[in-house]
Amino acid sequence: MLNLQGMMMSSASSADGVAMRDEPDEEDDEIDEIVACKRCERAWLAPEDWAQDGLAACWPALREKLLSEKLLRTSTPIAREDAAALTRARFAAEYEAKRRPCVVANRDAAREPLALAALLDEFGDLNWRVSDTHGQMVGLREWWAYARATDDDAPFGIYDAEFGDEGTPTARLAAAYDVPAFAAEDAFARAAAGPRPPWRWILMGGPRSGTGMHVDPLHTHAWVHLCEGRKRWLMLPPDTTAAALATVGVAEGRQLPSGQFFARHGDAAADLPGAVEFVQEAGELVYVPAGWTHAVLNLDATVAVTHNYATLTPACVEATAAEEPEFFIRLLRGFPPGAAPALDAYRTATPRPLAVPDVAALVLSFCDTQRCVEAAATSRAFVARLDAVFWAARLRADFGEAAHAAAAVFSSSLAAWRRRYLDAQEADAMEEAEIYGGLC
Ligand SMILES: O=C(O)CCC(=O)C(=O)O
Repeated sequence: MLNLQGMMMSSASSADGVAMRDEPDEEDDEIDEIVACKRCERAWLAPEDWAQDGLAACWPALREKLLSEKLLRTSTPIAREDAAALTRARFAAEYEAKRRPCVVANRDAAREPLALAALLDEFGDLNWRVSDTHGQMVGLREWWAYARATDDDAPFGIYDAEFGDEGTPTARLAAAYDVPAFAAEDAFARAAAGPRPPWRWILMGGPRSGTGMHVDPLHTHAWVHLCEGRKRWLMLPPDTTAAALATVGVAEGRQLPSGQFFARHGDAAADLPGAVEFVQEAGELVYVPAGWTHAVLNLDATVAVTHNYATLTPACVEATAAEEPEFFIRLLRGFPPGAAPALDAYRTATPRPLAVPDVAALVLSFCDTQRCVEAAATSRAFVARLDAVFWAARLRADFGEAAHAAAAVFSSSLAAWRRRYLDAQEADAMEEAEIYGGLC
């Protein structure tokens, strides 16, 4: 557990009047631990201001409203499926491909260990992660004592991406839930060995906790299986404009916690075109398609498991190449050279520049000559941006250490693909010469 004793000791006087330090007792430690988490979670908000909106006082009424089916104002009802009837093929065609959210009921995935009481029994003394962004940890028992009793407007929850990892005390929890067969095709899982961006989490939250409006990273899809409690959702489709989002408090920068979001903007957000709102019950799984903005509020104490997974759409390829270049390189290595998914994704993405030179080099190494020519000809803007990178990277990727020799070969007008590239680009001959000069 986090030890802040050294940083936060208070002083007092002994019987003989000599200033001495208190032995910090266990209760102080627990409070300090919660304060430390708050400081990491919302650095802009003093720990004593976490209750400034007084949401706890009006929570029973707000919760009642958010639970009431009558008051769900959705213009687009959420699709509901029974797990037994949902095949991989139908899910891919009707939901993934159409970016259509759904709730899947009657999954046999929630097992006994993922109930809060059982987790507290078994792992109460263990530290759990509060968030990936700051990595702060908290003892489960201390967190629950806080979460169940606090008056904070939007208490923090557990959001742990390391649960179930091999060699950790929670390793066995990986077997305590199922990845649904209908959503089991994950392109990111094919990446060559090495770390991948966080992709699965256990979520534990007390009432009023949750996650404010956000879009999941790298253009990934997500599913959230709820083991215990109820969650209130609001989702907006990918074509919701930034201006519309701004009217409901969603803007670049700081995220409004979901408690405040639902209290202040819930009704207005539900009136936006394509909005989907619903209550998720224990045992149900929610599918969040890539690109949807969504907020989730815990109406009760909840335990959930969530996974993010990828299909190699152009948007996903582009985002991953730009934001996670090292992982993207391993991802491409996970596909045999010439494999259709990587190539097709690359080909579709090429009209937009891939800004990271190292990634461009790797991408190009997966393309045969013809594909390179096609890609280069696809967009002059793209070609112009890659320019030097294109030539240098292609040569190095194909010939490695022999790139110097290869440069001489490719500078020959006999290289048909180069000629086509030059035709497409109408390149400045002098600039070309400089590039070759640098290589030879
Ligand atoms: O249940 C939650 O708090 C949030 C789930 C979610 O939207 C996410 O992890 O992206």
